[in-house]
Amino acid sequence: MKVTVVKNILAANDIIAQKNRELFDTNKVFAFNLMSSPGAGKTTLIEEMGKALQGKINIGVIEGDIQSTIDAERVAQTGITAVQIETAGACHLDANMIRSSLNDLDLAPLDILVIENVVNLVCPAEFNVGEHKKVMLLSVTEGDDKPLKYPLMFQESQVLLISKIDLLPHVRCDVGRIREAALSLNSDIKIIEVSAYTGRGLPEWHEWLMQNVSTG
Ligand SMILES: Nc1nc2c(ncn2[C@@H]2O[C@H](COP(=O)(O)OP(=O)(O)OP(=O)(O)O)[C@@H](O)[C@H]2O)c(=O)[nH]1
Ligand SMILES: [Mg+2]
Repeated sequence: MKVTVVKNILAANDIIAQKNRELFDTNKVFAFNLMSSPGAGKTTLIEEMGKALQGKINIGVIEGDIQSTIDAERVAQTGITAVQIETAGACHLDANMIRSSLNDLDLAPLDILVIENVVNLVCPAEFNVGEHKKVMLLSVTEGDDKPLKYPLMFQESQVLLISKIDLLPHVRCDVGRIREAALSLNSDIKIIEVSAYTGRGLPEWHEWLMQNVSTG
C-alpha cells in the first residue's frame, strides 16, 4: 500500500540520517539544514557567514541543487570548503545524498557544516539528513501568508530568518503577521529579521551559530 511505502522510505532515510549524525558528532561538527523557497537568500547568507566568521571557525558547505554547480562555486570564492550535490530533479536532499557527498568533504577540520537544501517550502522539511538543527529563510517578498500555507517547515525549524528585510518599504508584507503565525505553529521557534545587504540581524544570527558550535 502507498502509505506503507512512504513510511518505509522515511524509516530507511532515518537510519542513514542517524549514521550521518554519528559522523558529525564524532568530528565535533555542528550541522544545520538551511531551507527556503528559491532565491530567499541562502547562499548570500552563507557568503556573509564566511566573511564575518573567517579566522574564528571553519565552515564547510554542502550545496544541494536540482542542477548546476553555481552555488558551490560562489561559496568557494569566499574561502569556504564547498561540495555540490546535483539531485537531477529530486526536490529535496535525503540522508543518502549527504552520506555520499561526505566522501568528498573532510569533516575533521570543520566546526560548522551548512547543508543548503534544494529549494521549496515542503519536501526538504520531511527528510532528516542527520542535521542537529533546521533553519529556514522566508523573504519579505514571498508574502506574510506563507507560515499558514506551508506549516510543516515552520513546525520543524528551530530558527526562522525573515530575510531581505531591507526590501520591506517596497513590498506589502506584515512581519508581525509572519511572527504571529510562525509562533502559533511552533512556540519555540527563534525568529531573526535579517538583511545580507545592510547587515541587520546578522550579529544575532552569528551569535546563535557560535553558541551552537560551543555547546554542540
Ligand atoms: N534586497 C536583498 N536582496 C538579497 C538579500 N540577500 C540576497 N539577496 C539577493 O537575492 C537573490 C538570491 O540570493 P541567493 O543568495 O542566491 O538566494 P538562494 O536562496 O541561495 O537562491 P537559490 O539557491 O537559487 O534558491 C540575489 O540576487 C541576491 O543578491 C538581502 O538581504 N536583501
Ligand atoms: Mg543558493
